[in-house]
Amino acid sequence: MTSRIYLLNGPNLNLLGEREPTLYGHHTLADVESLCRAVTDRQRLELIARQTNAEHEMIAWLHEARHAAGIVVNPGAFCYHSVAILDALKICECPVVEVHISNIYRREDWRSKSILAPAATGVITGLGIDGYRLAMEHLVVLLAKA
Ligand code: CA2
Repeated sequence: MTSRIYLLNGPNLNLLGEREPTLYGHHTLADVESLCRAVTDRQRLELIARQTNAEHEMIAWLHEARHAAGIVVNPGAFCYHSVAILDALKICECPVVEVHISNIYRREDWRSKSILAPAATGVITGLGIDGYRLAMEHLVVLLAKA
């Protein structure tokens, strides 16, 4: 059984902490990675953390991650339109947790409909960057059961 976990972040999340702090907070993507690495290091799991603004790159990484122990993904705005990413998620054989920093149900109506959510094991939304840590902890629990 592989002990590799992927943390994948989608478009614009490289700028986390630089703008819109009321929605996304003041933490950066490096802070997100540290939070997640604290969980995986404690469990002696390997963390692969990446961010992309390109749909094709996200798809390639999902292919790469499909046999991993788990995936935590914030697809950003890809979740509203990318059928190609939906198909890539369906190929993944491991648990997938979709994370959104903001509460997508408290924003514009159109933001509340992630087309990717049905392909995820579960979704965490609105808990700030702590949602990533909780997603990692959940994957650890699933791994312990496996
Ligand atoms: O709440 C989330 O995590 C989102 O996935 C973030 C996406 C947004 O399209 C989703 O509706 C919810 C957008 C990320 C934009 O990232 C920024 C980073 C820094 C400054 C401004 C935006």
